[in-house]
Order: sequence, then structure tokens, then C-alpha cells
Amino acid sequence: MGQNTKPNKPLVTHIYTADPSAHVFDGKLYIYPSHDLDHDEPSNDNGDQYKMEDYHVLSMDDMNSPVVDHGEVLHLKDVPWASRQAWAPDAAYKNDKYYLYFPARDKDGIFRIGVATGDNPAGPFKAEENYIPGSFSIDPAVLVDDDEKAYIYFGGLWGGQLEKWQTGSFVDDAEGPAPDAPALGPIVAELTDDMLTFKSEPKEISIVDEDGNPIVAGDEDRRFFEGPWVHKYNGLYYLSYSTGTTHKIVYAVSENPQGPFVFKGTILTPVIGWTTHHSIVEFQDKWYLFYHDCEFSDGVNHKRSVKFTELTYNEDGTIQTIDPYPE
Ligand code: FUB
Repeated sequence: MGQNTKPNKPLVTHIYTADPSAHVFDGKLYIYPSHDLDHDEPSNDNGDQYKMEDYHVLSMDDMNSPVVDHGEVLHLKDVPWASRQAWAPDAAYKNDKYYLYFPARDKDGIFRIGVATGDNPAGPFKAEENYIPGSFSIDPAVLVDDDEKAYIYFGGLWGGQLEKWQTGSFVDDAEGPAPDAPALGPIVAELTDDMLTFKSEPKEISIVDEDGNPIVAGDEDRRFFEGPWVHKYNGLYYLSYSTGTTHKIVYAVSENPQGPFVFKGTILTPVIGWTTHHSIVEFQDKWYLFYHDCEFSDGVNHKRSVKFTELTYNEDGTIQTIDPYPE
């Protein structure tokens, strides 16, 4: 199955896709999205409408060629520890293997992060028996650095449950920090060489302004909400993420993969639909932003479509802000 695609248009329309994580493996572009179910149940702030059950992999030989849907590569029924909500995944390559990282609720309804392995970037993937010990919350993103060290970033507020882990264990009725207190940052952990467990204790990333002051929880235009992604450009680490309630993709920069990161600006202005979620990838000498919106479903928040557009750096390494609906 395949269809040609264009910038700012859905990559595929035969299924709803969201939360794209794009990677170049073996010279081809692979996209690992969530697979939104086409249902008409009500929405709430807990994200219960995002009731995805499986993952598909998409690929493109180049940016003008048809998008191939490689079909279902993992289903929650084959994940022994998981109960529901297969949310935003990511993939990584190391040790001649491919790894699919994904969040889902465990049997107690707590979001955890699992890993599944395969020999081919297009799947299929076989899940480990248990979730990654010590994992929590949602939206994993993995960076395999130039020195082969691998880092996993994750976290999301509200339905993503990050607020509930501030003490180090799950507190069901925990609230987020006060508006003038430092915002909760995404979490980072180094992965073990086999990519299956945390090598280091997960720790919170600090995001600060240009003066070194932490971004506060009430600063909803800049504080982390969900969907962390880290890529490298000119030797610097770029952490980008969704601001959730203000619907932007923003970024911060560091010399260290574990931060602290200094806030820089907006990459993508709000899209149609509540959530915004992206990835950034270099492919055939150009940089691309993969993102999603709800234009194709006429604005139904849980029926999203993955799109892409080109991303441009300024000479000083800052990223030009992208309007998802150019004239
Ligand atoms: O797709 C479900 C959730 O919506 C993701 O985990 C979040 O990042 C948001 O896009």
C-alpha cells in the first residue's frame, strides 16, 4: 500500500496516525506513529479518548516517494504486562537490533514504558515480558549518541501521570507544582548496553531561561507538558517538547544530553486539534519536522494524521518557527 505525500498533508489517510517518531535506518526514512482508533466516544482531560491498541510502521525511500504502511508490528494483546492505551512510541537501533519503546497502562492502570525488539526496522517487534523496571509516565524518546551511549527521555502531565511521581512513587491524587514553582521537567535515564533496562536512576531534566532561572509551572508558553524529543545539531543537544495547554512545540538547548537545557523558542505554532507532538530528523541532507494534526478528521482530537514539513536553522543554530498552515 502506498501513496505519494506532500509537505503539510497527511502521510496516510487509510488509518489515523499520531505522535510520529522519525528515524533514518539503512538509508530509508521510517516513521513510528501511534495508531488512533476511529471511534466516537467522548473526550476528557485524562485522555481516555486516546485508546490505541497497536502500532504500525510507515516508511519512505525519499521525501517524494510513496509512503509504505508495513502493517501492524505490535499489538497490546501480545504485551504481557499491558492493559490499554498504546500511546506515543519511539524506535532505536543498536547491537544489530531494532527496539520499539512504547508507553501503555499496566494492569493497575499506571502508565509504564515497555520495549519490544526486532531484526527489521519495519517490524515485527516482540515485547519483553515486563515493562522497563523503574519506568513511569509516557512518551519515550531515545537518543543513541555518537559515543553509542543511549538515553531515554520520557514524561507527560495530566493523563500522562508525571505529577503523580514527584515523591518517587505513585501518588494517585498528587497535583502539579504551584504556578510560581519550577515546572516539572521531562525525565532522562541512560539505557544499559542491551537497551532493555535503565543503567542510571531516572532523573528530572531542568529547563531554564537565558538567565539560568528555572521555567516555572505557571509559564504555560514555555514549560514542559509532554512529548520530549532530543536531537543533535552541530554538537549541541536540542530538547523539543509540547507545551500542552498552549499547544506549541518549543525547544531548549544544552551541551549535555542530560541538561540543564536553556529555553530558546517556538518550533511549531498550534495545529488543529488539542495535542501537538513531533520529531525532528535529518534525511538526505535536509532537516524535517514530523508532526500531527486533526485537519483530515475535521478537528476530532483523537483522530489525528501525521504530516511533515522542512525545518530550517538560522546561522546561530536557532530554529525558524514553522506555521503548519502556510498560505
Ligand atoms: O497519543 C496519545 C498522547 O497524546 C501522546 O502520548 C501525547 O504526546 C499526545 O500526543
